[in-house]
Amino acid sequence: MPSYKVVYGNNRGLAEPTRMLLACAGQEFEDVRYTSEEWQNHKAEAPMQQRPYMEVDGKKIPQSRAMHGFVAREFGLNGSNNEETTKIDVIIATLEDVRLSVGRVVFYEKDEDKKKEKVLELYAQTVPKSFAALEKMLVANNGGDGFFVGSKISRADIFFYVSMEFMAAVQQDFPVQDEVRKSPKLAALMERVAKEPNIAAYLAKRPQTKW
Ligand SMILES: N[C@@H](CCC(=O)N[C@@H](CS)C(=O)NCC(=O)O)C(=O)O
Repeated sequence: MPSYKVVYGNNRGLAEPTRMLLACAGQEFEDVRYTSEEWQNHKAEAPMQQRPYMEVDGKKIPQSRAMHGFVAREFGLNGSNNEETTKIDVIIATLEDVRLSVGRVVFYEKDEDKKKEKVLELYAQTVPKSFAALEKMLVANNGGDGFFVGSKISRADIFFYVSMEFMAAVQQDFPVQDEVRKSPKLAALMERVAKEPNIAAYLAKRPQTKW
């Protein structure tokens, strides 16, 4: 059984889909969370001088998307045929678009008034369109009462869960509506993911952080 290590900071951030997929698969891993200071001393060890990166039996893999892709393929969580895998890619790309557009404003806009204005605009226009599309994709699979693809949890559901946690953190700081709560099917999916036994155990023990 290979040994796994995930290296990042003390945040969910870009490392969380990989951590959650490993947890979901029941695979133990070393969860390395460097402080900013420690990271400066270890940065040269990272393949691209960026975090997150992971190690599988000492072999290093950078780039968060490649990391959760590797884990999902390794543990049969990436769809069972080309159609399912492609749908998973579409869902992840849709969520990445949302997360990037919101994150760019939340983390990089320095002017607080402009930041609020831009976040409200995104939540009024771009975000609802993406969530409507996600709900449609969920409902297209068995009426939306299971998971995004096939009959079991996959990388898409886990990436969705992590992305919704990011959105929830944003919602703490801005007067915006919770998009997931507007869709009972998406809200129920969140609960289904959280209740998967291995994921529930991981969620109960992971460090609690805002991002
Ligand atoms: N595309 C990369 C982006 C990784 C990235 O930008 N990481 C940032 C932190 S979130 C980083 O390591 N920056 C350099 C540093 O912190 O020294 C991924 O998805 O893994």
